[in-house]
Amino acid sequence: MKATAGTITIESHLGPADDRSLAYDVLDGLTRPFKELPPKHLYDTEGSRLFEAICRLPEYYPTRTERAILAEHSGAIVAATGASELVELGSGVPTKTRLLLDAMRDAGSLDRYLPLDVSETVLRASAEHLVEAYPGLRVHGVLGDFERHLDAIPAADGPRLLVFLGGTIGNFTPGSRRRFLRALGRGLRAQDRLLLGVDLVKDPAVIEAAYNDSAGITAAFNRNILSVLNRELGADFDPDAFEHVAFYDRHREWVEMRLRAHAPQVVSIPGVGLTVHFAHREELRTEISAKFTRERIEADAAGSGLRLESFLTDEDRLFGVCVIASS
Ligand code: AVJ
Repeated sequence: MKATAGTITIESHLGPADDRSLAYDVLDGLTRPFKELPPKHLYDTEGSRLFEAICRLPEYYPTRTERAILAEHSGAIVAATGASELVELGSGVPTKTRLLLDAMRDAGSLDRYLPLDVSETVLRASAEHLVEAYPGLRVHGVLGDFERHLDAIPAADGPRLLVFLGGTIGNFTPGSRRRFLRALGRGLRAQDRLLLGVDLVKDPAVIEAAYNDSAGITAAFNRNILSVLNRELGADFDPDAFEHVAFYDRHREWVEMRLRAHAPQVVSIPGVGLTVHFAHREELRTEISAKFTRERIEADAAGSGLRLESFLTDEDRLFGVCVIASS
C-alpha cells in the first residue's frame, strides 16, 4: 500500500534584517506630523491571542460570517476549480481554511497546502495538525511576509486556490491594495482562482460596534502595539496613558483605529534613538480597515489585471468572499 504519511516542509525567508522592519516603521511612522504605525506590528504572541478573542466577540461579525459563507460555498468552489492545492496568505491558525480543505478532500483532489505566515510557531503547529487530519497531505510552509515574499511560494503543481481571508486586504491603502492585487495576479494561471475575504460597507453603527466591543478586547489589542515597542525597542510607553479610538470614515469607507494620548507625553525609544512627543489628545493611527462594495471590488480587480468571477455573501450582506480570476 502507498504510504499515507504527509510531509512537512517549512522554508524560512525571514532574516536578521526583518528585526529592522519594526525599527524602520517606527522611525518612519512616529516622526510624521500625523503619527502612524502599520497594523502588522499588532500581532505578537499576545496580540495574536487578543485577535483570536476578538474573533469570538458577539459584536465582531466578520469571522463567523465569513466562516458561514465558506461553509455554504466551499463544495461548489472546489468543484468548479478542481483545486488540488491551496495557498493561504497570512494563514494564522487555519480554522476557516479547514472548510476548503475538507471540500478538496471530499472531492478527492486535495494534494498540497502552502501557508505563508510570519510566525514559525503557527506554521509548525498547523502543519503538524493538518498532516494528521488529512492523510497524505503535503504541507509546504513559507515563513515570510506576504508583502515581500510572494515569490517564495513554489510554482503550482495542479489547479490552485490562493486564499486571503478575514478582510485583511482592508489594511492596505487603496493604491497599495491594487499593487498587491496585481502582484497576486502574477502568480495566477487561467485555471487558478483567488479567494478574497472582504468586509462590506454597511450601517456605520454595526461597523463601529465591532471595533469598540463592550468587553474592551479591541482596546487591549490596540494598546498592545505600545507593549511591542516597549519590549522590542526598549521604549517607555505607558499603554494606560492612551485611549482606544475606533471610528468609521464614511467618505473613505474605512475604519481607523487610533491611540489617543490622555495627556502630553514624552516617550523615549532607545532602540531607534528617538524621543517622541505627544500633545494632549494627539492620536497615533494603528490601523485602517477598508470596507467594500461589490462595485469597488470589481474596479480594484479590473485595475489590477484581474476579473471578479463571483461574489459570495451572507443574507445580511455583512461580508463578502470574492472569487477572482486572471483576465
Ligand atoms: C484582521 C485586519 C481583518 O480589520 O477587522 C480586528 C483586525 N482590528 N479588530 C479587521 C482587527 C480590530 C481585522 N483584520
